[in-house]
Amino acid sequence: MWAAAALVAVAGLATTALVPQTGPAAGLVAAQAAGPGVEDDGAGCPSPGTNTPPGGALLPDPFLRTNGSRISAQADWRCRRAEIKELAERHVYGAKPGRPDSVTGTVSRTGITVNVSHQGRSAAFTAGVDLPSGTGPFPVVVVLGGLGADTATIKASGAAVISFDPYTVGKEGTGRGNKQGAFYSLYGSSSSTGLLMAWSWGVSRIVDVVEQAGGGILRGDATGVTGCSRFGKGALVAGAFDQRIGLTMPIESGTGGTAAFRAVAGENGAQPLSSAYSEQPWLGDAFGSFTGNPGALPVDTHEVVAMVAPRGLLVMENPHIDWLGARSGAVAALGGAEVYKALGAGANVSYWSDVQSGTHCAVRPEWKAPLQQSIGAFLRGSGTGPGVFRIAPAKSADLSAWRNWQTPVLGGPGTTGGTSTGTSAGTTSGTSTGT
Ligand code: MCU
Repeated sequence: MWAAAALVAVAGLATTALVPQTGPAAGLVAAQAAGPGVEDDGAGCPSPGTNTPPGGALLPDPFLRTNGSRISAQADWRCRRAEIKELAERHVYGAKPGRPDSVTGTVSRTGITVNVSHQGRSAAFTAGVDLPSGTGPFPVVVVLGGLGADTATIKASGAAVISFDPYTVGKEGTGRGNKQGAFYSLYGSSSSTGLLMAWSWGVSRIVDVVEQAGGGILRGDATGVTGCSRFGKGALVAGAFDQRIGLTMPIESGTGGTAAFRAVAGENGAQPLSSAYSEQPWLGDAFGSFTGNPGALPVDTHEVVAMVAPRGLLVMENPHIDWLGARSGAVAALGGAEVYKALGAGANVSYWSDVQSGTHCAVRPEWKAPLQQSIGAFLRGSGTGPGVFRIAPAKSADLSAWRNWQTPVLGGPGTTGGTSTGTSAGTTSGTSTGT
């Protein structure tokens, strides 16, 4: 049904450019994402507690608090984001513990060591460093897993590459009750937290060490993260759950990554939720109750995309392999982009699936310029992000078929509120009733 709805909507939506935002406003918003050194600025926000937000076949309203009121000012996003974070941890990925009691380590021109200990348990892991030419300190891009990342372009854009093997903190090939790796050495092999969140925690601990090293070689205040396929899933989670990360770049991440959970079942050939849940313990154990009914989830991945806002985000997808769920990824990116727009940061999110080669995790010529531009804007403070949605016609998406909420005009910094505009987006399309 949903596949049919989306097909009806193919015409005209192949390329949607968001209104570019230039000048100081976009940078100002980006700078407000979190203060330096703040992994999560929502500590102290009210917890959703036992409030159960409505699920349903359509994407949940990202602006609707669990108490039933909608946010009205940009400043309200901080605590709404904290609610989404808690719900996503509880139902999708598993909990991400805060910084452990002790994180120490070293940064050299070739490598990073990370030593963590918490409540009497300790673990260690390492990552590689590959510097660009020129004089540092350099911004960094953490590359998860090595696949598909255009490290030549990253370095040519002036950023160092940190090569992180996610399996050192969360191994694949184990049962859910016997998870292994540095994360599980600290938090227990039966932790219900899935591998994606464990990897994300590993990225955060690398950022801790880079920050603590004081900026001689690498900048601790300019971090990007990327990865392809399963590591693209991890890259999205890493960027969403650490507000120190200024640029998030998931590549071909599919189900468990950018793809909207509610959309994959209707996307022809996309990896089913049950498959992504059982292939590896990527998602948290709690997600097991939702593989057959994503409509019961109080969150979806458009809100994980929105957790990155207003920081830089470049979603790259492959429309040639159905399994990779590029249409569902576009649904989530378009939905999350509504939060960026409401925060006045529409130019900070981009989506690009209009690519020629069908090879999974290929280094692609089409992504070179937006990658360079994103590193410039979000890690080096020069220029603005690409601010473009280049959606392959074969995997186009119609957000209006997936929502019954409208994007509010949020009051800006220093104001107390805004007013909602227009009519419900969901009523503009005859395809939104196909439940
Ligand atoms: C897109 O990422 C995964 C996919 O979810 C898996 O089903 C498949 O086995 O592997 C992909 C991947 O990570 O490829 C490298």
